[in-house]
Amino acid sequence: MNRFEKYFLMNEEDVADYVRFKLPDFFASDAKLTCKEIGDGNLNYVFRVTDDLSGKTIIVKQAGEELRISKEMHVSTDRGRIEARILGIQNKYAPGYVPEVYSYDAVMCAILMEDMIGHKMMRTALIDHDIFPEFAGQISTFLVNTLLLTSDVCMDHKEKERLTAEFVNPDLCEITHDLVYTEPFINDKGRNIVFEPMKEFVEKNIYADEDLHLAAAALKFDFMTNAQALIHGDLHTGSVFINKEHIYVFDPEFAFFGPMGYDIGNIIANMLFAHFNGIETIEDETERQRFTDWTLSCVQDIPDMFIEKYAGVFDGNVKDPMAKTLKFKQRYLEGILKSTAGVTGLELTRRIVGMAKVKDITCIADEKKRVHAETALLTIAKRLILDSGKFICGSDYISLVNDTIRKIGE
Ligand code: SR1
Ligand code: MG
Repeated sequence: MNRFEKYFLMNEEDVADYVRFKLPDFFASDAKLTCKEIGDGNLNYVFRVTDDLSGKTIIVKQAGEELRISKEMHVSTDRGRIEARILGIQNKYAPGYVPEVYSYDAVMCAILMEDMIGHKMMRTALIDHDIFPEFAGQISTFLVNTLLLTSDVCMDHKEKERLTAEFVNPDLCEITHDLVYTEPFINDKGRNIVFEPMKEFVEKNIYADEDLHLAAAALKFDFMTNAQALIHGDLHTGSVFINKEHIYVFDPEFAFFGPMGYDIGNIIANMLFAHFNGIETIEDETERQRFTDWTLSCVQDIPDMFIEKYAGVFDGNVKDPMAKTLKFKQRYLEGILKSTAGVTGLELTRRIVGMAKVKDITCIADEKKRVHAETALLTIAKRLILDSGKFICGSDYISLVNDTIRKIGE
């Protein structure tokens, strides 16, 4: 029996041997392999194996039984299978937008995949205030293709039913139910982490607002019951690798059949985190304007470009005969946009109030500036959750951001 026939959590030395064992032809026989753990997510271990002679690389991502964010949290290692499977499907519907999977190993719960060379993790790039003018166009194409083409509008219904069964993902969905849809509002598990100077604001405006809880509850039940499309399930800027010409969307282990708005809203919210990081941390006015103009343009363009591309993908691929009914296309879109706005608000809330933070905000060193950003973002979040049906195009988001800044002061 070889040592990779029974699951264990690998270290850097193990992984180099592991690649030799799993993909004997990937590296040349005289390759000089070195391995480094490069993961910085909350859940898994990510290793890069390099042949120092040729420079060729591969990524190995292994799911551990305990989560990195908390040893007390245990989540099924089946998430590796889900991730490998959806990457294959997304590569069909949005070719070139996801890394290639070379192999998935159900024993070691490890994916061997393409290294996204020449790309940087988008959240890190945004904190460095890099600008990517093509991003809104790229991500909107990814969203409309991966979402609409896996929905009942376009996909054969039996195929979708079979796929829905493959993507039952109870442990990861439970994390989202708790961390996104429940704890930020009622702190029922006492795990929320609130920035000390924000505690009073959060008590009054989040924990004590019953109308907000009602709207969040409605969104939660939509997430749990609306098997609309095969969603990525965690599409924040830490799930994108980027350069000036190209993006890779990766890390889709939270995938399941859920509401399209969950993915669209997540990325919009994360562009708002980048936007407020820019407002609070860039001292040079010209540079600040340049960066924040661009982040705000993404907040506007992502929904607008989604709407524009949605029409073409719908018309070109609609299969369900009843979905061809006059005005159905528009009604279905309205539902997506409503859930997008609600989810944008939820993601903003949970990253400020809940246990899983984003660096864009936690790295704001000046206390007053961080309070300003968090107050603005929670104010925006509440309007998005409470009035989700009113955000029907990109400029609705921009008006809300501008009105909020006006209201709370620069
Ligand atoms: C316990 S995992 C915390 C968060 O990290 C992941 O990236 C998801 O966003 C999850 O909610
Ligand atoms: Mg992740």
